[in-house]
Amino acid sequence: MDRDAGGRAQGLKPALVADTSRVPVSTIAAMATPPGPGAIGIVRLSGPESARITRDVVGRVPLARLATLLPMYRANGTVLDRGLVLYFPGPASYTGEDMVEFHTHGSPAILAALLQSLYARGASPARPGEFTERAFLNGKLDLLQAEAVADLISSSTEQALKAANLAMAGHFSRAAASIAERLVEVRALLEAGIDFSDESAVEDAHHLESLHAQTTQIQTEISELLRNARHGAQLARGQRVVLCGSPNAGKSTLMNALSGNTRAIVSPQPGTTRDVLTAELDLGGMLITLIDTAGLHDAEEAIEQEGIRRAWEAITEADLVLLVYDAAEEEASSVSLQRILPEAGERLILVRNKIDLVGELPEQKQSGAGPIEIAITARNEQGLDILRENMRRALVREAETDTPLLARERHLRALMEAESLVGFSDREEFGADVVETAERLRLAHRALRELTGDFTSEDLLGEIFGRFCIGK
Ligand SMILES: Nc1nc2c(ncn2[C@@H]2O[C@H](COP(=O)(O)OP(=O)(O)OP(=O)(O)O)[C@@H](O)[C@H]2O)c(=O)[nH]1
Ligand SMILES: [Mg+2]
Repeated sequence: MDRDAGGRAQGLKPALVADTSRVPVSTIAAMATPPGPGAIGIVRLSGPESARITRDVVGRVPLARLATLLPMYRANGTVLDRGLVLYFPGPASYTGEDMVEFHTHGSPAILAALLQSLYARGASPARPGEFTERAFLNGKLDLLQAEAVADLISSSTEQALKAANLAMAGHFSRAAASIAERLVEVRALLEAGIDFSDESAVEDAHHLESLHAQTTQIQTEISELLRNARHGAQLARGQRVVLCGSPNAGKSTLMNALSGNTRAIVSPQPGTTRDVLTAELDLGGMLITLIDTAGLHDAEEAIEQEGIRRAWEAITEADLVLLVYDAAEEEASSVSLQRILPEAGERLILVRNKIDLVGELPEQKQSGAGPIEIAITARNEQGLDILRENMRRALVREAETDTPLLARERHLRALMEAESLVGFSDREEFGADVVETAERLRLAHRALRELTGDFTSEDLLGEIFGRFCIGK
């Protein structure tokens, strides 16, 4: 597949384009700015009737890409607002169709009146993500880029933004497409070998040796892509950090101190937190979900037991566990540590809290290969800097890469499938049954092409674009 420097996919998804019933012909309109009052509001229009509808609503079609101040009319001829109108003739527009943007004062009443006026002239309301879906169907974006558009809009940290930008610029698509292309080459050479197997056994062996080496190299590249995608996926969903430990250790106090609010109730009474509470935190560009849990102990009461069950669930799913204990009650710590260590393994930081009670100073220590331990006083926020820095380091170590690619579960699944399909333990396995080997390479190629949307069912498209906001 040809891709230009901007990463646009050309001649994409022949299967979809050939089916002309899929090509949308209606002209759609929607608000592109969030609901509610604002300084300005933007309505978008896209489709073959855009120019005609615009002439009906604002009197004329402005020059291409030139912001023009014009009155906008209701269907009954009265002026509803004056604002800027921008005309983007296709195919040089976001959707690839003729598009118009109307910038009005940001009153919900004006925006509603403008939309009504557009509908009265023949536009129909856009479904969520329909503008981007049209961009995909018109070959302006491939599926990875289209999904990155949604992720870009919802990215809430600097790093997630970087990952979405890389994916949208076609970084992910180009990498997947180039690996897919080389898989086809290897398969073609392998199949050629099957057809003309009158060569000598020595040549055969040599041929297989070289193809196996290429396949191994391809697997390495898929693994690298998968690593970047995993990192991106983690940035997008945020990493889960669980606060756990014995009742009264100061977990909720620490959660409040780290997140800078007073969400969690704190009290000297053990068993204060009964349920799982969360707060979001931006830790040096990383999105973190902090999870406060019920104190772990042998509870007799049903509500507490349920809270503790949920705490264990959170620990199992966590990217990092902070085990908080009271410095004045060392014993409690070793008990909970013994239970948590097998669950949390390396994803654990010990937090020795309330050191004000035992007259210690904040510090970081580690004995042997055991977990890192940070001594703090949560109540007056002493030692939190050291703790934050260690949390950041532990989370970065999980999956740090230079080029995170904003990925979703769908992408990770496809990459993992491709990675395992091209994995052969040695040349013997690779050459044992060349027909089967060729089939595995074919399936791996298919998994990679699914990423960019070359083989994609309509159900999947509906699911992907249905999750966009309306107007995008
Ligand atoms: N002296 C001192 N007291 C603290 C510190 N951190 C928390 N506390 C006190 O310890 C008590 C329990 O704190 P919480 O944050 O509610 O403890 P928890 O671990 O969430 O307790 P449960 O929800 O009951 O499991 C409260 O009275 C806090 O004010 C600290 O660093 N120093
Ligand atoms: Mg609590």
